[in-house]
Amino acid sequence: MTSPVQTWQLRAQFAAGLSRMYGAEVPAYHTLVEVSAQVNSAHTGALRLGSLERVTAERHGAVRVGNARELAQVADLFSAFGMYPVGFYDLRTAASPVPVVSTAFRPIDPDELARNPFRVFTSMLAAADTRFFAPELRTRVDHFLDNRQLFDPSLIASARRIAAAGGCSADEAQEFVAAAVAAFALSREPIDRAWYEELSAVSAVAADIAGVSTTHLNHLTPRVLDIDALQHQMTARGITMIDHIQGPPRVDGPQVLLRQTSFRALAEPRRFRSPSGTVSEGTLRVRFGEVEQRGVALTPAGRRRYDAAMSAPDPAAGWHEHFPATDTEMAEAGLAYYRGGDPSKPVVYEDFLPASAAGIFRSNLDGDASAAEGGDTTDYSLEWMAGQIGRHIHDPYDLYEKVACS
Ligand code: OOG
Ligand code: NI
Repeated sequence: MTSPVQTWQLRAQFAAGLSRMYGAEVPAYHTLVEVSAQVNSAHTGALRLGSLERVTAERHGAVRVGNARELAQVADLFSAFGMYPVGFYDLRTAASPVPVVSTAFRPIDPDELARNPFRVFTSMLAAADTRFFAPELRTRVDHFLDNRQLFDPSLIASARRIAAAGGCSADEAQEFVAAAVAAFALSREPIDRAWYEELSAVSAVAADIAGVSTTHLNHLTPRVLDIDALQHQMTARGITMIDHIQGPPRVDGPQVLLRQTSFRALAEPRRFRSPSGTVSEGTLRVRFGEVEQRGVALTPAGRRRYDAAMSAPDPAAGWHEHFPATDTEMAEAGLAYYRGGDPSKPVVYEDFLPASAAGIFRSNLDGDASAAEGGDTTDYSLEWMAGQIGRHIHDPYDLYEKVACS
């Protein structure tokens, strides 16, 4: 018997619940969603990359956790929404390194993506990396993380049960989704000011992740069909966007992969506890707004060309030395995925880009750690992460291959 509320409906409710919460907490999010909707209704010509219904409802979120135990809990929680880990991103190796390793939780079947493609980029603090954290500090970070509880154990137990059953009753759905959304709200718990400041001095990301006793959704990103138009309209509304759209340039011909832009959210009121125990009001500026434009997914051969194109000083100028100008040629050269090989049916890119992710992280921080010299002595890798969370981490290329052949 199928459950009254199925996995994809839970996922849609979760995305909608997070959107309501984020809109209430971050007012500029409403402006972003409004401008995105305007841009999309003016660009319906681009709908070969997804129905207007899908694109308008589409969001990705981002959350950050401290260690493998917490990441495993997130994996359990998201499995109830039919969101599974895809890809491994090591942001420590980016041109501007960030001390995290990440994966993206998302639906993996084409039908599920069509119903609701909600995805969450999820990062874990790389506290074992001595290029960022001295051993003594790492010990205290580990201790702090071992003693906090991000998720009520009963929420995780419900998630496992719902995931196994493929859904739940309507009453339980309401309660479960509300509890899951609440787990990512900005907390009013007082923050230990001395600890937060000590970590901030080392890394803003470390303070955001391990300086507080909770986690939070740090952005929720709508999808637009024309990101240049959006950047222009947001700027016209007086919102300061980052200087450069991240990812591939605007090109004449098939738009590939993912383009992103962002703006910093305002400082938000938070409570702080001083060493003497007094609690006072203060502010933190940790969240931001982001928007994305998605293009066609590249094959490994296409991705190699992309990396070559992006390593040039002016990727836009040299683009067509690497990529042809039509979908037909892209398909023929095996550079991008098309359903059944039909160039009128591009397979949309569902994942993220490590260089852009690091750029987005850093552009929204007041400053961050630079890695000390030396090699990586940690175990962090896709296999390590899969072992820690006890789940297979899907290879994005396998998934695109499947969609292209479906
Ligand atoms: C994640 C940043 C990466 C994206 O869209 O590339 C990201 C974060 O800030 O936690 O969301
Ligand atoms: Ni993002």
